[in-house]
Amino acid sequence: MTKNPNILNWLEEVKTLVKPAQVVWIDGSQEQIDQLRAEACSTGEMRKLNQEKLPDCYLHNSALNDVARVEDRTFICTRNREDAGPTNNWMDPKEAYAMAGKLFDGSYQGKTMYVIPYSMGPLDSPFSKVGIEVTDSIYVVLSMEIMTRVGTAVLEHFGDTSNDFVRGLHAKADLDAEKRYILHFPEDNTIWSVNSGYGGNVLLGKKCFALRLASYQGKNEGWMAEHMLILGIENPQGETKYVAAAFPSACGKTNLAMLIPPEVFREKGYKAWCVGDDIAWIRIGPDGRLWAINPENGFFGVAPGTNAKSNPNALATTQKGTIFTNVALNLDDNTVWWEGLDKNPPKHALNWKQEPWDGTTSTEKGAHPNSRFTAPAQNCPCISKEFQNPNGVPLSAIIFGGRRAKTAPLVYQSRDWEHGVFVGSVMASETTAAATGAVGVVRRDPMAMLPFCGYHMGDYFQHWLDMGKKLGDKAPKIFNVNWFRVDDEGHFIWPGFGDNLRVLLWILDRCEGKAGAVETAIGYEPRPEDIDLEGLDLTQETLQGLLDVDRDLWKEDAANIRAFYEKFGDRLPKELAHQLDILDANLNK
Ligand code: GTP
Ligand code: SPV
Ligand code: MN
Repeated sequence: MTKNPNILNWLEEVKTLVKPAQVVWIDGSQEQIDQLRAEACSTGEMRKLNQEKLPDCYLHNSALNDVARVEDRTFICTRNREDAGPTNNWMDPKEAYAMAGKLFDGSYQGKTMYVIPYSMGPLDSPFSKVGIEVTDSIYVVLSMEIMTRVGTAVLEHFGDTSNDFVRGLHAKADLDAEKRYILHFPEDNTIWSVNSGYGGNVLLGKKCFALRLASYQGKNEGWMAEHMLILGIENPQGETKYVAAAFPSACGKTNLAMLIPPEVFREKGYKAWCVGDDIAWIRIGPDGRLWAINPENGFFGVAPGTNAKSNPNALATTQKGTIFTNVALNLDDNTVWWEGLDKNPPKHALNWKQEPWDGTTSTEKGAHPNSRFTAPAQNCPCISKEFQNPNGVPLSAIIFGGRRAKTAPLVYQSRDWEHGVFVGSVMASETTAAATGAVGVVRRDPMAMLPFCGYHMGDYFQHWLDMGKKLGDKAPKIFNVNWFRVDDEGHFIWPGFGDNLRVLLWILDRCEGKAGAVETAIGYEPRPEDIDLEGLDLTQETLQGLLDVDRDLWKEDAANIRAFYEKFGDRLPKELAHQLDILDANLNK
């Protein structure tokens, strides 16, 4: 498929290591996809679903111990330990290659080695980058085919001489959780993933390349790889403005990216367009502004909670050509179900563990909380017409956010870029099922990149500050949101989902200097009357409550931030230490 010696020589090395029975190149053709789907169904790796109700849809169940990212087994392997920073696990590259080399050695015996050439971003985009993933899993091949642009066209475009591609090697091996490693070698453009079959660990174009390696490349090349959705808001005059938003895993990116405006806003002519739901690659354009593309070609979305009310666009997206992972199977009609889809769990089903399951009597869950759908972006009813635009879209605002039961208000605006970088760097959120480990624990997750930054996070903060200096007055405004404040009974106060548009409209108006605000200890906040509540059953008093800044909670938070910042030692930019002093001073005024 290619004459490129850099690719061919690397593949020879890989082949010598893993010792496959045969090698198959993924060309991207429909025939090959059909053949692989049939093969995966014949071995039980996938199950063909009801083709009338869910055409071209399949179900896959991963191993019971392999259902989420494994942050404690994810490593950044740089020659110098300090370059990985205090927030990453580090391993010496030589040791890592030797240790994992033993696990890969002969791991493909009797199996097929699939070679997937893929592009992150449209082939003709100056933002885009190429990767090759080698895998022993058809599930990975078929998922990569949905999530990225794969096949012969990528190799043709890449050409016969370039060496700028990410080398990704994956083996399911024996799925031993004790020998599971997700290893990144940013200095070698290489990823090794072994003993997992779960998306975030094995679809190497996604978190491993498009965030961990790309963030490192971006720092060196002057651009940014971020854990952000990209959303366009069209006003009744037909003008579309774009925002990018970073929320930690399972904190609402896919939902916000596909939001449907509340009825009163739809009637006025507002529309929302999805450019991306998880990752943004961001560059300074010829006009000096920030421009973003979504490097992915599909959505790897959380299934539970997705329904015709919360996210009808996501639900519609999953109705064809989708691979479901770890949801429940309705045996009566061969369709899928998950918690929060509707109030009618199937009576005759298999749960995600593939055990007989009766949703009406069982206390066990049908779908795993981190069960997912892998669906083509082009299925999405609100996909932006700019989705394939090689130049991306210009950003008016950057939004940070997380899951905070109390401290963070519904929305606030940073005073300037530097303060905005501070706001992003001190983000905190309650942990979710997207990664293994405890759920619901508050942890600091700077820019939602804690698990995804491929280098020293202090240097990452500096890179953000440097980008701001280059942007000057063309920099997007930076905001923070929290959809997840709860009342004393633990219920969410803000309705969220489509109604989040109300907050976005204040944000966009602020970017144009049109909306009101008051300055508080933490930044600018809307007054309750600055947010349009038309058609919503929520009083201005409740809204005021959502905007309250509780000084005691914030003082606790500031102390926690100080302790967090200490980790970075002298690699913490002094601008951020200064911003923390300002926050302290404001809180003690
Ligand atoms: P990753 O794919 O893991 O990066 O997650 P994500 O950030 O795309 O999160 P997603 O949109 O899938 O949402 C995760 C969970 O948050 C789902 O259970 C949603 O129902 C819930 N959620 C999303 N938006 C809102 C909101 O505005 N309010 C509330 N209360 N819940 C929300
Ligand atoms: C996340 O966990 O942030 C995801 C899913 O988007 S995964 O691809 O598993 O990382
Ligand atoms: Mn994500």
